[in-house]
Amino acid sequence: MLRMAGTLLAAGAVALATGSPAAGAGDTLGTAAAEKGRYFGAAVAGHHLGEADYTGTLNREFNSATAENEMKWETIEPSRGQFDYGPGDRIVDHARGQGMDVRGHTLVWHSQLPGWVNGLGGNDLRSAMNHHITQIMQNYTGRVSHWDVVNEAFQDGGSGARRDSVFQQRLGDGYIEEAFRTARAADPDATLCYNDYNTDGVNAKSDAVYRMVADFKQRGVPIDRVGFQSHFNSQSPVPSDYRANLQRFADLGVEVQITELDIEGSGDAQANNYRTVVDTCLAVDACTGITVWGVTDKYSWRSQGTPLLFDDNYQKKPAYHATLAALNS
Ligand code: 9MR
Repeated sequence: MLRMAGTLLAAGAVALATGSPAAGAGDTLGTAAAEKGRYFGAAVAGHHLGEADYTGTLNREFNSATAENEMKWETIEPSRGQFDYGPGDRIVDHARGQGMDVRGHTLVWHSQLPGWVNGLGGNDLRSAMNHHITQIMQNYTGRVSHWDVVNEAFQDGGSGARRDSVFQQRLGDGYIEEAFRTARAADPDATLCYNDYNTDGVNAKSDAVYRMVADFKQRGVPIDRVGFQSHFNSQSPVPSDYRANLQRFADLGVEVQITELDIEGSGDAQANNYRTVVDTCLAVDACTGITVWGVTDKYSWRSQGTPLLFDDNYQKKPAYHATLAALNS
């Protein structure tokens, strides 16, 4: 045993010294992405971590994890001032034990909000929002260093308007800026992300987010990243101006990330779409990583559309092979 360990160590030292990839690098999504200076993550549901195939696939393939639901407001602060970190901790502990980075999802969002938040008046809501951000980020300081600070704050369609959420109604346009400033103060070392969907191509909604980010950068409002969820299907296909859109955000001086990727479909068509997404991220220097929104089709939020890389039996789909090949290209 000792001799084996010594041999392995020596081989590792040679790989490091020559800068050549260690044998086996690029065999999984995470290692292949790492060779391109990126991560490849998955949304994780804590209640599946007891399933050997689920956890085995997660551990083998991915090097970043996002809690699919466990850090959302209704779960983490179900009553005012009462924080329940148990469900989030389960994922964070598992991920960190495997050497994965964790993306915290999500601090301020109109959905999955407990009822008490909707009942608050303006000043009370402001202090509840800031308390929520501060408590959670400080609880996880050093363990979760990337946060979706505000999620889905813009309306769909052509208006470019802010979503009519309780935060927007009671606090006005300034709430997003305030959330980011509070987050920076809570954990100055954490990276702060604005995350949204249907903003993947150039359109009225992404234009509105773009204007906000440009304004934040110009005025020094802290923001480090913009997340593009990238939930695709036939009504919402991979846009032809995906790369141009990611690049224009990157040119503002933020990182861009693909944060909730899934693409409905099957076979070669789905595989080609996944390839396009990976190629797009690799073509934009500031695109630092990709997260798929789940490990297996079996537990996808839209499992009927079979949108992920592993099927119900954890077999690699054509989309998996295309993704890995694109990462290694
Ligand atoms: O995948 C999540 C699903 O399990 C929840 O029921 C749902 C509730 O809104 O949220 C899903 O995740 C969403 C994510 O948090 C934000 N962007 C859209 C995702 C898919 O709906």
